[in-house]
Amino acid sequence: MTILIKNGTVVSPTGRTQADVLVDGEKIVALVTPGDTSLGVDLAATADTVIDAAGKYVIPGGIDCHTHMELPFGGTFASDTFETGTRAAAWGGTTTIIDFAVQVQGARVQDGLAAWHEKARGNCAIDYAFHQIIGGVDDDSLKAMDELVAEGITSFKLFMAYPGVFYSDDGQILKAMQKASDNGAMIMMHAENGIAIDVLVAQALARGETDPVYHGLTRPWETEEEATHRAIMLARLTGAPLYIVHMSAKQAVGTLAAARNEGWNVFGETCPQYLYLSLEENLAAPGFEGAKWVCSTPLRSRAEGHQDELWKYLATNDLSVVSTDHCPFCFKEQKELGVGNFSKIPNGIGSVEHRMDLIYQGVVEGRVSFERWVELCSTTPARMFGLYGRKGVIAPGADADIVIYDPDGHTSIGLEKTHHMNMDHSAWEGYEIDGKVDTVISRGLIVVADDEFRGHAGHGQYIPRGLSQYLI
Ligand code: DUC
Ligand code: ZN
Ligand code: ZN
Repeated sequence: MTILIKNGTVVSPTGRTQADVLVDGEKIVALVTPGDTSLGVDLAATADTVIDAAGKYVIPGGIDCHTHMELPFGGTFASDTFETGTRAAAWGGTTTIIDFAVQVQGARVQDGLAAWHEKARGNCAIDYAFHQIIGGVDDDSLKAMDELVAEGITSFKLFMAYPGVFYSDDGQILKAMQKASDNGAMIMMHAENGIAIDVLVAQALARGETDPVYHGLTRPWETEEEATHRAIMLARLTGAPLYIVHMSAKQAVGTLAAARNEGWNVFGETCPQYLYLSLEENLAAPGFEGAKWVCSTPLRSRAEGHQDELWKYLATNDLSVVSTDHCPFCFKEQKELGVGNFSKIPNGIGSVEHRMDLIYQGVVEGRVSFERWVELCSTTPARMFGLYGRKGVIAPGADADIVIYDPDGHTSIGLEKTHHMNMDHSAWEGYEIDGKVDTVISRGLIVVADDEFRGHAGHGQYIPRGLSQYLI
C-alpha cells in the first residue's frame, strides 16, 4: 500500500519546504521536490492513494509524552481507556503517546509495568510507549530501573508531592538520580513541595475553605518553585538528566531557565492548560464548577501573568516540550467525589485531543513559529525520550506518522462538536481554533480523514525507546 501526499508544505523544526511525501507500507520512503523527475516514475499515477495537500501543512504526527490512561487516583480511575484515549488522540493529530506505568510502594516495578502492558496491548489506535512511575524507591526498585532501561523504558517519574501515595523524600530522590546518572535514564519530576502543601490543605479545610479554588490557593507558586530548585540541585549533585513535568509557575520556570543558562542538563515541559486557563476564570468558577480544572500543578493566576510568561519561555526554549498530562475524570461521580472537600477532587484535565490545535493557535496569535510548533509537539518529545528517527520527523526511513493540517480550516472545541475523550464535559468548551486537523496517518494507515475515524483498536504498537538524545 503506497500513499503519495502531493503539493503540501512539509514543516520541520528547521524550516518549511514544498515536497511530496511518499509512503510505502508503514514507512516514509521519499520526499520529492515537485517537478523532480529523477525517480523516473510518475508517482501520482502509481501510488495506491493520492492525497492533495495543496495549501496545507504536512507535519510529523504529534507525540504526547505525558498521558495517564486509566490512572488510579483518589479512589477512582482516569476515565479514558487506552482505546478511547488513543482514538481521541488520533482525532487531534497525535500519533504517539507515552503513558506512565505505575509502581506503588511495596509493589514490584516489573508488576506495575506488566499491568500497563496488559491495559494497552491490543487496544490502542496509535503507537504507544511507557515511562515508569517509581512510587517507592528502595533497593528492589532501584535495581529494576536498570532492567527497564534495557527493555526500552528509559525515563522514570518521581513525585515530590502526594505524601503517602507517590511521594519520594530527598534521600530516595538522590538514590534514584544516582542510578539514572549511571544508566543514562531521564528523571522526570513532579516538582511540588507536597509536605508543605498537605499542611496548607489541612489548615484551609479547618477554616471551612472547601471550594475547588482552594486547591490552587493551597498549592502556591512558592511550593512549585522551591521543589523545582531542590530537584535541580539534586540533579546537579548526581549528574542525572532532569525533566520537570507540567510546569505552571513562571517563578519555577525562571529557576529552570537560570540553571539552563549555567549549562546544566535540565529541561521543562508545560501543558495547554497552563498557557490558556487560569485560577480566576476557571478554578474559581461559581459553585463546584471549578472542579473541572483541578489538576496538579494547579492553574495559576492570570493577574500574576504566568500564562504569558510561559508562552515566552516556550519561544526561548527554556520550556522545551508541550504535553497534556492528559488525566480525564467525569464531572458526575468522579470530580463530584470532592463536593464539600476540594482535596478529594481527582486531579486531572483531559486534553489529549486538543494539544496540536491549541498550540497551533499560538502560531496564529504570533506566540511561536510554525517550526517551533512542530518542535514542541513532536520533534523534541521524540528526541527527549529516545524515539527520534522513527518518530518526530518526516524523512525516508521514519514511520509514516503524518498529519496534514489545514490552516484554512476551523475547529470549534466543545462537547457537542469535537469531543472524543471519555468525559462528560470539556475543559476546553468554547475554544475556537483557526486551523483544523485534516488527515492523520499512523504507521501508514489513514486513521482520520474527511471528518471520519478510520483507524481501529489494536493498530497501535508498543514502541521500546532508546536513551534521550539530550544526554551529555
Ligand atoms: N497531576 C494531575 O493533575 N493528575 C495526575 C497526576 C498529577 O501529577
Ligand atoms: Zn505529576
Ligand atoms: Zn502526570
